[in-house]
Amino acid sequence: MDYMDRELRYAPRDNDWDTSVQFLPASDNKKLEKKKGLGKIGAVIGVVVFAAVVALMTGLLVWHFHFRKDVRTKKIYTGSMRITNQVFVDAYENSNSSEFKALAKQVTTQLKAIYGKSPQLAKCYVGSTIQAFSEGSVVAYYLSEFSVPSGQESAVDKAMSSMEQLVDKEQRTMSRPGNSLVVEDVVSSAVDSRLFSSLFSDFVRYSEHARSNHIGEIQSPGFPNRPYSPNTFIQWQLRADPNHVIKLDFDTMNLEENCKNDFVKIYDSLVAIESRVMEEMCGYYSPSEHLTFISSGNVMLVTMATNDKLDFPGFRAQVSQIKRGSREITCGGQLTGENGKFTSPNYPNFYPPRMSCQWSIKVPTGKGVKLTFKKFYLSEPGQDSENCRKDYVKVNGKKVCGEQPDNKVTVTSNTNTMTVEFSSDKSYVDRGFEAAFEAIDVKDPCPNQFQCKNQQCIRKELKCDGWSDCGDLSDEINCKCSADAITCGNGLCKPMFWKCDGVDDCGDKTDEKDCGLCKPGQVACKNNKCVSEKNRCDGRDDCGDGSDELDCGRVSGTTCTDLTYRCRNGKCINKVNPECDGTPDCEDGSDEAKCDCGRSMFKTSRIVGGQDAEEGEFPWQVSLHVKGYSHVCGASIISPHWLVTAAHCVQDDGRTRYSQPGTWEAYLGLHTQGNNGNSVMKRNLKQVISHPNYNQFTFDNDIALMELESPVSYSDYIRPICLPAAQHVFPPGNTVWITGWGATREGGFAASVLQKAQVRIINQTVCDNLMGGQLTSRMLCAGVLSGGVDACQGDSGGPLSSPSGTRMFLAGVVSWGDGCARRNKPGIYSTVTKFRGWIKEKTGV
Ligand code: 4AZ
Repeated sequence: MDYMDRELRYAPRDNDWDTSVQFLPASDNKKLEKKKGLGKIGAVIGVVVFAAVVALMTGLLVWHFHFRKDVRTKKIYTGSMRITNQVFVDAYENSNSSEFKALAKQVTTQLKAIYGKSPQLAKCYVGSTIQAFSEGSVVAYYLSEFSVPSGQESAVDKAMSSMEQLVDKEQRTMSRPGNSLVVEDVVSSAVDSRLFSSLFSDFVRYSEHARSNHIGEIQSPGFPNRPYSPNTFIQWQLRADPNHVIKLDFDTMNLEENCKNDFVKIYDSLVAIESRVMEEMCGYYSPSEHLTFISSGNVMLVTMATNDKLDFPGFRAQVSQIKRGSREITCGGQLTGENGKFTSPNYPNFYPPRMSCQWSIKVPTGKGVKLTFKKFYLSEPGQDSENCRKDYVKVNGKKVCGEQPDNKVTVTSNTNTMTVEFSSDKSYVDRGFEAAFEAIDVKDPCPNQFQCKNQQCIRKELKCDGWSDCGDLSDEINCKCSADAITCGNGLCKPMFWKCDGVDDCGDKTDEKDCGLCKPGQVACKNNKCVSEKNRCDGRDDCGDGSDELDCGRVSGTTCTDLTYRCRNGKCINKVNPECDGTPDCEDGSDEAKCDCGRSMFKTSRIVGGQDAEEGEFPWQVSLHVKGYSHVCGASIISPHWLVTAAHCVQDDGRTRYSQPGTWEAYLGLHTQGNNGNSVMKRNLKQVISHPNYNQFTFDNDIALMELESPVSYSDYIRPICLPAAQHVFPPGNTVWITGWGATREGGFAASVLQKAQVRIINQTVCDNLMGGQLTSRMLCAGVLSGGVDACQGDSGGPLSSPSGTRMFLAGVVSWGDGCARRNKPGIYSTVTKFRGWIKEKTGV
């Protein structure tokens, strides 16, 4: 079997990697053929049928008891063991050397003896091959094959999971020859079933030994000139000198999106032992993403498996070795002073497996220590967040693990010292953490502030104000609600204007009860009428606006209303937001036409490093510069020729003719202001079309279109956002994104790197109350009402991007607000759905 072969490059043999499926001989159809009888008497037919059934049953029984027991599954386990009574020699790196062959023979003999200690394994064992050796004293990597009778697979798995005991038994055997190997640290696991694909037509194995002061490179075949090949399995065995570890730094990772099809897997081992997986990757990662991995020892394995053909470029990574104890991988130590910062090793890249670090923090005598995790990413499959049995951070004896929100985990100590431990186990690594400590007054850890249960300090006025400012609700419990607040059933207080707004603000729906709109047994229409529940989806428009007939499962051929989606052929469908959702709903497929929009080309990952967007994360974002000056407004790409922005950005004033195309230059694909790399396209404008009904006093109809002088080509960094249909709904409570280079706080400076933030759509009535009745139906509100997150000066004209399925839709255009990020003052956006017809008329998009 090839996977068990030792050659560096090899071709598969017939039936290679056929895991288990053995097809049974097809049943003899002739037996089942209807036989012509002597007469047409029913009784005769009955007898024939009966005989046929008996024959079939007998056949099945014979098959079951005679053949079926022979059905066997081929199971491959991979593992490693440490041989302590041998010394590593360089020749062990070469599988053709006599030294390698001699030790390999000894190891296979020993493996046979070990499996022999389990009757279950002994009877299924086929054989083992040694894949490689590495230092320490000598580590042997092997593959063992078993042929398992059907139904006994889990018994074999169980026996394999107690390898340690079998090794113990074998090592204690009296009759062992004197030159037997002394082994420990035996690990084994079943090989990832995806590596068994019988469709693999090519198996390749490469070896690379990293050297000091040298950066090697590994890459998928054909990179960067052609897409990687289908149905291929490749492994790269990476080694470093003794006392060194391997650093693997990906500069490109661009695979098919679905990990079931194509993936790259990194192991902290020389063979694919599942309990030593460091990370599995697929999809397209932004080049600005930190993707560096460090092994725990001097070996690492990278595997790549691909299935059917679909063209993707692949990956490239730099391989180097770093000395144990060098700065990148050391951690822990003494930290003193009033305040300071520290991170997990290799942050913001992936920490190595099997790390163990301890920091001892000491602040001036008489003070206490407060530790806050600014970033915290310690996730891995199978982690249990209660006991943190895998990777964890331990502060004052309490473990924290998983992924935690920024700045939300705070720990204080009553003395002037604190111990922080970090531990990573043998499998799966993550990006780690960034922590800050400061000295506090133990008696008053939150001077003039409220101390949350999670040790955070918040302003006193924020207690019992209806907002969870602590993040753990501790500022909102045990409150006596004021007269202008709702007392929720669960004891929380919420501002009165949340009552009956259609959103469950209390969390127990008490604020949405007794709203007096509709009686029990009735449903509310979009136009606020009430109709009987029985009228819902009965095929008749009982509401008068069609809302009782929306999303009823029947899709096509509905009567057209303001709320139904109109297909290109004029027919209407009653599905909410059917456009570009991946399902063709219109008979003519027009709801899925023109859907090359609203997608970032990169895998959106968690962001380390503030609210900076990742490069290419919002490829429709445009920066509008006044020529010779700098960034003034944002805009969104909707086609290669057209941008959408705010009308108030293009109104002349005494000094500048903002309404003239010649005033502007548009930067597409821009990430950092002033940094116009290859991915940035600069365009002049051909025309600027401000909405004819824009009202400069009320900001009503605050939308404008810009035509580019020459079209742009789409790239990873330049792509359009999807325009929503006029009937598209963006329900209150939905999370949407705001982006821009605007001021990072009210009256503050513009950002140089594109910023992003998440806000929620806010109910129209609630928002109108908050904004003193200044809203029109062409405005929509989004924000975080507890304050702190908002668009601001310079963000105007930019997108309010709303995720729907796998795409982003342009829900709004940044328009105005009462200051920025103030409490109860959301941002106001022009409602794009209201202008869908106008955009189509002017641009054809
Ligand atoms: C502006 O001046 C602006 N908080 C944009 C958005 C908001 C406020 C001001 C919303 O461009």
